[in-house]
Amino acid sequence: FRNYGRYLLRDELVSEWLPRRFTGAHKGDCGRVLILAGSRGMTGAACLTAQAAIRSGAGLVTLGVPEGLHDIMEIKLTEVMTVPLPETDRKTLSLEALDQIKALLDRSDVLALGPGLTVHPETVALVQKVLEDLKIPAVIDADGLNALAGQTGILSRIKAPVVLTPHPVEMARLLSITAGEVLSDRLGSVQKLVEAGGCIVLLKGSRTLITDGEEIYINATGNPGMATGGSGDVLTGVIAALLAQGLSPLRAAAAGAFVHGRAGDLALADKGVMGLIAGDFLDCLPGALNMIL
Ligand code: NPW
Ligand code: AMP
Ligand code: MG
Repeated sequence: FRNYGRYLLRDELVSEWLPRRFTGAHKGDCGRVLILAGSRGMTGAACLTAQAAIRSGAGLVTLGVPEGLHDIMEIKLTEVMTVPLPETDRKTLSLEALDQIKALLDRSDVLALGPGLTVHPETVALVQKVLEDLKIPAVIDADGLNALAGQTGILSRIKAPVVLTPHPVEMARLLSITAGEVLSDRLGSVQKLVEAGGCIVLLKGSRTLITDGEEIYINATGNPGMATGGSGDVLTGVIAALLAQGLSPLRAAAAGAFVHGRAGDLALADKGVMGLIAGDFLDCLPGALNMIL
């Protein structure tokens, strides 16, 4: 990366990138996001991603979930639409969902794939099949990444633009190295993943790194209160919404990290570092966006 630009994300820069809504805008202009997330025990991950997407300006958000969990999601979510999809005996998405998912993808602008999916073998096979044929930009997180552990070749064959959002352990799984190796060379490992997968990579943590292999953005918003379950699931929804509103994948990922961290900082002022939970900074996304815009 020595020859390329390194930038610290700042309000002015992210403000320039954020979408402006024109007076006559309708919801179709603001992007349609399809989210595939959730399984038994992890409906929260699906819910947080979906709510973060709609709170970050996506015009329409549709959540595909295992059918046995669908009625629960209907109660948990109001603005988000939900679709019941075929499931395994563990209430994870099954390979039989593929045709329905393809039809949903045809009507969507962006896919968010992974939070709370599990690594059930059938769900892993489904994730791989969905990616094989992908035609719209996607953000892949959590079990979407785990489904590709040690198989970055699958990523390099995807034709659509893809943002990967691993935490250090997910990154280690993708590259078949240890988390210690990732943490001791964060820049080197994002570079390795960009080269192997041909994707935009966002490596999470305090000082999240975002790169396309040419420009590297470093994020300094956020705080240790965000080290809490569901934090990353919120980030996935923010990035998906920004992609759907027309930001380039690199800018959607970088701005997403910045906005997510700012929401965490706003929530911290109210809740303090110990009691902060993902739902708190989800609620602060509108304030963060308003402040930056
Ligand atoms: P240790 O050993 O505990 O110290 P996984 P996950 C380590 C869903 N969720 N730096 C950590 O270390 C997600 O969407 C659902 C260093 C542990 O060993 C996924 O689908 C929620 N180490 C699924 O759960 C809320 C780090 O990695 C391992 C690290 C599994 O996701 C929670 C854990 O990583 C969750 O979001 C770091 N920065 N971060 C819900 N409410 O429905 C993690 N580790 O095995 O990938 O598990 O990240 O919890
Ligand atoms: P995940 O592990 O997928 O739930 O993602 C955790 C999210 O919280 C990522 O966006 C991290 O960058 C953020 N996060 C976790 N710990 C910190 C920290 N100490 N400082 C800033 N951000 C953090
Ligand atoms: Mg996560």
